[in-house]
Amino acid sequence: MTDRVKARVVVAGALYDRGRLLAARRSAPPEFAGRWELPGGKLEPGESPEEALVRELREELGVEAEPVERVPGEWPLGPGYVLQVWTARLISGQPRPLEDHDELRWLAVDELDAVDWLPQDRPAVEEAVRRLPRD
Ligand code: 9L3
Ligand code: MG
Repeated sequence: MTDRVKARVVVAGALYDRGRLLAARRSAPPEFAGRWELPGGKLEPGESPEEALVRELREELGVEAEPVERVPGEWPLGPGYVLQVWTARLISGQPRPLEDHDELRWLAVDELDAVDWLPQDRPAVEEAVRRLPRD
């Protein structure tokens, strides 16, 4: 990535509820299927990262969520993309794997190693959980 080309942003949510973090297992594309991630996706034209995050969590999980805090850092994805993460509070709804996922798990902070995270998500999750309220 050269400085002339700005990396495009993929947003993901460290969605929490009562001290637990939501992990989502990808069902597509084939090279990521079965690996776990923080749900989210690419910005659409004209969207702010926070707007994109609210939309993605609504589309993928059927919930309303509120971005709380940007997790410091940025994790390179494939060519031309970077992952940015926000902690996000669940406002309403029970998350369901509506799009791109086939399983969801609420993980306690001592259960984070129980799932096989995508490589870029693992450091992001570590950074994010330090910022979650414990209750
Ligand atoms: N990606 C990686 N970790 C994440 C998310 C939400 C996305 N937590 C990667 C997978 C895809 C790209 O970013 O290569 C775009 O994500 P999506 O729009 O397919 O969810
Ligand atoms: Mg997605």
